[in-house]
Amino acid sequence: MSPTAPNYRRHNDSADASFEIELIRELAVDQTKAAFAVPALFTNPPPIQDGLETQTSKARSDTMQKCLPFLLNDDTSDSPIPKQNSFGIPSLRKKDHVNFLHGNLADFPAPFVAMDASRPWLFYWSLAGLSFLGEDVSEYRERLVQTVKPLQNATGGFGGGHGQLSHIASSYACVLSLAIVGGKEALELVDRKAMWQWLGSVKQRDGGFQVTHGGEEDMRGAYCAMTIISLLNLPLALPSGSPARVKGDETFLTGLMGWISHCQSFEGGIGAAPGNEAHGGYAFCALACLCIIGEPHETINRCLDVPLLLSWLSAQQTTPEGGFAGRTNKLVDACYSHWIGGCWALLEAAMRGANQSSSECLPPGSLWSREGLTRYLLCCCQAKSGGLRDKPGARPDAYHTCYSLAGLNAAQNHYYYSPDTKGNPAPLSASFNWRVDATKEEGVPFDEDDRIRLVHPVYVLPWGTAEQTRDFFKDKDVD
Ligand code: FPP
Ligand code: K
Ligand code: ZN
Repeated sequence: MSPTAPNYRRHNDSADASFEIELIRELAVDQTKAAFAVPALFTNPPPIQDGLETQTSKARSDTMQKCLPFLLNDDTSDSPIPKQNSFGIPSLRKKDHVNFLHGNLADFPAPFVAMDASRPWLFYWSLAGLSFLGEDVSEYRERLVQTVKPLQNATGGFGGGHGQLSHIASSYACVLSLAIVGGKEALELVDRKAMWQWLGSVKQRDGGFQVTHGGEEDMRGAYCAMTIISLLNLPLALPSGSPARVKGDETFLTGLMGWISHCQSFEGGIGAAPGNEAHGGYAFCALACLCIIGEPHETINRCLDVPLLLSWLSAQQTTPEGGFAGRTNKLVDACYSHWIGGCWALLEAAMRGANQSSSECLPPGSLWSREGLTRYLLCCCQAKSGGLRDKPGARPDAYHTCYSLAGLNAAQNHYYYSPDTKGNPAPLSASFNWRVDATKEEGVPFDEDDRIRLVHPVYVLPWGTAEQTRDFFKDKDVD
């Protein structure tokens, strides 16, 4: 019998052995919990609370109550108890998430017809998520090529489905997906000249981009356009037929930084367009777009009020949950693990200034809690059946799986900007100068087994893919 629990023994009788074993097990569980005590920050209501009860405060409190059992690892609905890592929280269930994402590349039930125009998103999220989990997705190349071909319009760009108008988001998702599966056949499928002309046709005189002809002019347009232009190595000059060019503008960059600058709101965050409410989705789009336009310390500091943005971003990390909300007074949601979690590396690069030689110029962990984000994702967002979800109670989906994994990657690594040579880099080459320091920050509760593959901080592609894609188009003209 174990020397640790002699007093629990009621009789000297072997019939009670199972009782004893149960007691020892419970004791062991208690000891494990004590050894892995969760910091109070992640188990208690926020230290400062507004006394006024509103719909907002109730919704936040409900969310906290839903998350607490998971944060404390007291969720009894999960049986058998999922495998724990050495920090006493659930390990990343890679196999289940891989299966979930493969399932998302198969047939969908009828109600998904509502997602028809978002088909490129569906395959991008799944292919990106699989590759972040370390899967080789080249087996999807043939199928992807067959699926993407009919989405391309002769006048340039990709629609969401066959016969649909080109849209900048579907074009972005198609180009990224082709880059992920890689290979000549996939990359050469893009009609680069037509894409260049189509992008010219959505460039606006005030500097921004419409997402489709006559559609919204917003930050998605700016980020997706610059992503496509830089990955495909399209000319920066506007094509001659571009309405903006006709009126005297010269390049895709004309007026763009000024336009982005106008999207910073009074709160410090970034809105979809000038005057709009600040939202995390657009903060990432703006910062990543600026990191494509030029070097982060040049473009971000020139365009944005960095201290105000920093203060807004920090305010979106919620306690006790540890993840991020997308906007002021709203709820934690796993997808913002990327949309806001992905902002830090870009912002830190701006804050480091021109001296970019190492990742150590800023003290690690000073700006946001990698521990909090890791706890939220591993404890609250892994669905039993595989896939990651917005929050407990929500169904997992490919969107939240993709951006949760990207967020986990932001918590696991330090990305920093470091050009090979000092001085002005060639136009649109700055985004290919990122490096990574994968040293684990102390106290961030993940094991090596919980690591995912490195993800490019600007392109949200598996590490190396952006450079390979750009290299493929390096010497190609558009005719
Ligand atoms: C609010 O939804 C969501 C938005 C206003 C869109 C946010 C933008 C992105 C996620 C970025 C898109 C990027 C690209 C590249 C296309 P909600 O009201 O349901 O959620 P909330 O309560 O969390 O704000
Ligand atoms: K949401
Ligand atoms: Zn979400």
